[in-house]
Amino acid sequence: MDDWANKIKNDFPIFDSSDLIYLDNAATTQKPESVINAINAFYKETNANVHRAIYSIGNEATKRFEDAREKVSSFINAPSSKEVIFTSGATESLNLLASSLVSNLKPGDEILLSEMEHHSNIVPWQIVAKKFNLIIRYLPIDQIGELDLNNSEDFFTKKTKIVSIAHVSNVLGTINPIKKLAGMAHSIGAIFIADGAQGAPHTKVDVKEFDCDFYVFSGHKMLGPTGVGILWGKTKLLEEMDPFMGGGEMIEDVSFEESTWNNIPYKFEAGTPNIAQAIGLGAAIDYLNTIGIENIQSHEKKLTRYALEQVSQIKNIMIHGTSNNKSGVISFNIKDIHPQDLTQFLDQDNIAIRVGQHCAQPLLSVLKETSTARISFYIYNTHEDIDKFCHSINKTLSYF
Ligand code: C6P
Repeated sequence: MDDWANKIKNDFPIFDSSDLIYLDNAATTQKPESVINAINAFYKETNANVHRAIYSIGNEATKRFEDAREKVSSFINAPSSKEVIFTSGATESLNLLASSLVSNLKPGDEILLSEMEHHSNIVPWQIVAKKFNLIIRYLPIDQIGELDLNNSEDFFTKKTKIVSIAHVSNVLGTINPIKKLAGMAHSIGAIFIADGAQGAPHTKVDVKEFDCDFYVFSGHKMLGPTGVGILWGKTKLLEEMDPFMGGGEMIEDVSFEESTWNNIPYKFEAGTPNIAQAIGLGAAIDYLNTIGIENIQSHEKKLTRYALEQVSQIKNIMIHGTSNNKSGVISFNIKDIHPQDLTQFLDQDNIAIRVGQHCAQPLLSVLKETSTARISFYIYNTHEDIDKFCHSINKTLSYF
């Protein structure tokens, strides 16, 4: 099984010249040569602005950019590529939704989030809730880090207008039942948003099957470059929404007095978009498709199971999030060792893990921790990586 991942590792230049063990994939993933080449090729061969330049390299730039949109669209099984909006990342996508969706809400209307949300799926809602006197509620989590839906009727009420939940938690690794949650939201007439930042890179996303209204994610967590993300939404809802930003290309007509909007997706893509980054994301999707999302899922499942077995043997370890439905994210604390110290020791062995609040401070307060250590996997990680990680931890423990 490690042969499979080691072969993949060869496609990633960052692993060429070092023995780096990279276990911080929930923060960002490494980039394969093909993605780096696609970005380089854009700048070297056809750098021009898109949708405006009607000379040859401009047309080619637009083609590569729009091809990337098509690739994203089929990757998530969107009914139409018009529904795929390029943003700078999941954070911008969620800010766009918060800003554009609340204009139809009344004071006292409720937005339902969960205790396991990332700040990007809390703070944008807090900003608009304050402005429009809306109420934010949080679905609780249970002991194993799953959403506690036992009293769901107390949370999904007539007042609930928007439900926005992570597909996969970046701290607990829990994979949430997106289709079920979308159904629960729709049964009370609410809009359902899935924050797929940790979902799209690791699990099969089928927005038709999920029947969510919006699905957002970031390119850099799925082998693509930073600076590009996706907002997918149902046509009808996108058409009804006001734009988030004004500027070039998002308009149909502009006079000194007023403006009218372009069609979707362009209505939401003001200014020069992240052209090279979108093309890089397209190349990342090509790469993921050649590997196959089912193979990725199965590799990560085996690796996570193995890692949990190994990590649980570490003395005085506390693992946060033990759902059976868990992706390749393991957060933990070891008694009497600050996660920060642990990370520094591991770094000496060239092992990269993340430590801190993971931009999920409210969740950490539920877990009664101020900081945790976190390892997270992707396609190039091996059993050997996990063994070396455990060895390094045990070495650190013996030091303490
Ligand atoms: N989580 C992590 O180390 P951006 O930064 O826009 O690409 O993604 C934001 C985001 C939104 N939702 C979830 C569930 C996320 O995990 C993230 C990013 C990284 O866990 C960086 S804090």
